[in-house]
Amino acid sequence: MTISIEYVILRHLHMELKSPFTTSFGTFQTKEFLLVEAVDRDGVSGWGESVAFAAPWYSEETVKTNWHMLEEFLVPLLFSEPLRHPAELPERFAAIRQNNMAKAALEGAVWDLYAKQLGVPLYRLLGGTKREIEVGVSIGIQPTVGDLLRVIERYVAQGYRRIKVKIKPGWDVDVIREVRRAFPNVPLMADANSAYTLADVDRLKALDEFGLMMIEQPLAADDLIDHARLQALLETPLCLDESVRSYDDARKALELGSCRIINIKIGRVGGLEEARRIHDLCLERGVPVWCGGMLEAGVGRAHNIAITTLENFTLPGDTAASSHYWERDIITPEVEVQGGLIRVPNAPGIGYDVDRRQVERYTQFAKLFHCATTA
Ligand code: OSB
Ligand code: MG
Repeated sequence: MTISIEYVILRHLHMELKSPFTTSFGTFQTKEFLLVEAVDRDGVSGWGESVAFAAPWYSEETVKTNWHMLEEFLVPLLFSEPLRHPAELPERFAAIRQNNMAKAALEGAVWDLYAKQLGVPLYRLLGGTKREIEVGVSIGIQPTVGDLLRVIERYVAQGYRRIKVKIKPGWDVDVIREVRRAFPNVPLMADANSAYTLADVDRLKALDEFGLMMIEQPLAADDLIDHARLQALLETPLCLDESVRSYDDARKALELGSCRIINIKIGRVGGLEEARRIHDLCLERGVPVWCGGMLEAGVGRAHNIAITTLENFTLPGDTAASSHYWERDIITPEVEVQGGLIRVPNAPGIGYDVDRRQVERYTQFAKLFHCATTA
């Protein structure tokens, strides 16, 4: 049996965030992203979302480089020969170097379509078992510490299972001290998005006294060696985000001792299959993982929920409620968080309906690609 795919539609969307999100590398206000829709001969649609941003801050990929890779290389490869299972796609895409977010978006659409064709929820197809997942929230850098404390207060009251704050040099030790004073028991972590170097070891070491669950990605994305040196000097576990783009990166990080926790983002590692392999490796090594976020709209959020049902996602992730980001998301129902938990939907595929009216509203342009061999 091969998977029927008649055509693929790429759409470029703009959605306004409810409030700006600031990291050590920049501020997001409008979210630009690509949606991938793969349609079969019965008119069933599978959906994927690229997590690449408009600017190459988080990684070198952008919305436009993703469009280019999808249009010129990845969609043609998908259509180049029959596909039996979505897990074959990483090998088929391996001829194209990197561009993981573009690959993941297309692979995600095919996974969703395949699960719908089988009539099973995507999370089950991936081997997930959880019926509800625990989530935290990631809070951007705020104008003042007072603002940050008020924002944290709100999310703690909503029941989020852990609070992540963004840090950078000058917005770190004093800020975390204030947060700890105000919230002595809240599960707390800090994400630096590579804002430090080993020269900042004293500043990072000063964070040890606050009992953080972890410090995420303090050093450069390509530096497993310095992360290993830093981890040896800190009590607080390090968690890698930007540094882990593949199973092999994860294996090397664990062998070097560069971290004790891994943040898995489906887009960053090139798709659900690679995400699952990293999950399995970490499970085998006794290393907990959690699902990171990229300010996704509903489709990406639904994929994150599905992967988080795998057993070794034991730490709360960044998959907050749709309403945390958007006035109106592109799925129905929207993702809801109650008491820090998301109920995993049981409908086939990603388990949420894509709201085509909202998609239309946010779409700037779109293009349809036919599969030549089935036309
Ligand atoms: O490093 O995890 C990150 C947002 C944009 C780019 C990188 C990151 C983030 C977040 C937000 O932390 C997570 C979310 O709420 O989606
Ligand atoms: Mg991060």
